[in-house]
Amino acid sequence: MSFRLYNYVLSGNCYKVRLFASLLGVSYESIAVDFHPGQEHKGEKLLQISPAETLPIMLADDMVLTETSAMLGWMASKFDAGKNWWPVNEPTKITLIIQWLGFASDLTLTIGEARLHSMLNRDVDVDRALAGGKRALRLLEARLTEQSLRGSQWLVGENPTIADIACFPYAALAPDAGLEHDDYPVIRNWLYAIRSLDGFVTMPGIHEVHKLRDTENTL
Ligand SMILES: N[C@@H](CCC(=O)N[C@@H](CS)C(=O)NCC(=O)O)C(=O)O
Repeated sequence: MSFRLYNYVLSGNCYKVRLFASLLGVSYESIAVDFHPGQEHKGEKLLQISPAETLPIMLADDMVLTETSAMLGWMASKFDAGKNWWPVNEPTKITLIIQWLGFASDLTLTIGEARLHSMLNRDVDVDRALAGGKRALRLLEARLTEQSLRGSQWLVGENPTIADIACFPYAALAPDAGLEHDDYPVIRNWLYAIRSLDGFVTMPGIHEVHKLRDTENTL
C-alpha cells in the first residue's frame, strides 16, 4: 500500500484525499474513524499518532501528515508521472496553486463549519461561517469567470491541478451548509467538469454526473 489514511466518510477534507487517490489510480489503506458521534479523532489512540485532533491523518514515507494540502502535494509528486497536477517546473502556476490551497482552508473554516452545524448540530458561529462562505463562493466564481475568459475551466492554467481538488469538496457541499449554487453558474460548470473526470468518486452529498441513457438495458 502506498499510504495509510485515517478517514471519515462525511469529511470533505478526507474526501480530497480519497478523490485524488482515485483520479491517480493509487490504492491505499483506509482506517475508518468514528468522528461523529464517537469523537475518536480526539481520543487517546489517535492522539498518539497525531496531536492535531483533526482528520484526515496520512501516514506516508515515515511522515505523519495532518494538512490536506501537503497530502495532495505529496501524492502528486509521488504518483503523477505527467506532472500536470502539481507542475513543479512552472513557478507561476505553482505559486497560484499554493494560493488556492490556502483558499481551500478558508472553505473548511467557513462552509465546512456551517455544514458541521447543519449536519451534526455542532455549536459554531453560524452567521460568521455563512458570511465567510458566501464571500468565498463569490471569490471562486470571480476566479473561474476570469479563467473561462482565458479559455480554461480550471483554477490555475489549462489543466486540473491539486488546487481544483482542494477547493472542490466544500464548494460542492455548500448546499449542505445552506448555501445553494443558484447564483454561481461558473462554479456549477466547474463542479460538473470535476465530476466528469476519469476516476471520479462520490461522497455523500456529491453525486456522479447523471448518465443520460442506461447503456445496459436499451430497447
Ligand atoms: N488544516 C487541516 C484541517 C482539517 C480539518 O479541519 N478536518 C476536520 C474534518 S473535515 C476536522 O477534523 N475537524 C475537527 C473537529 O471538527 O473536531 C486541513 O486543511 O487539512
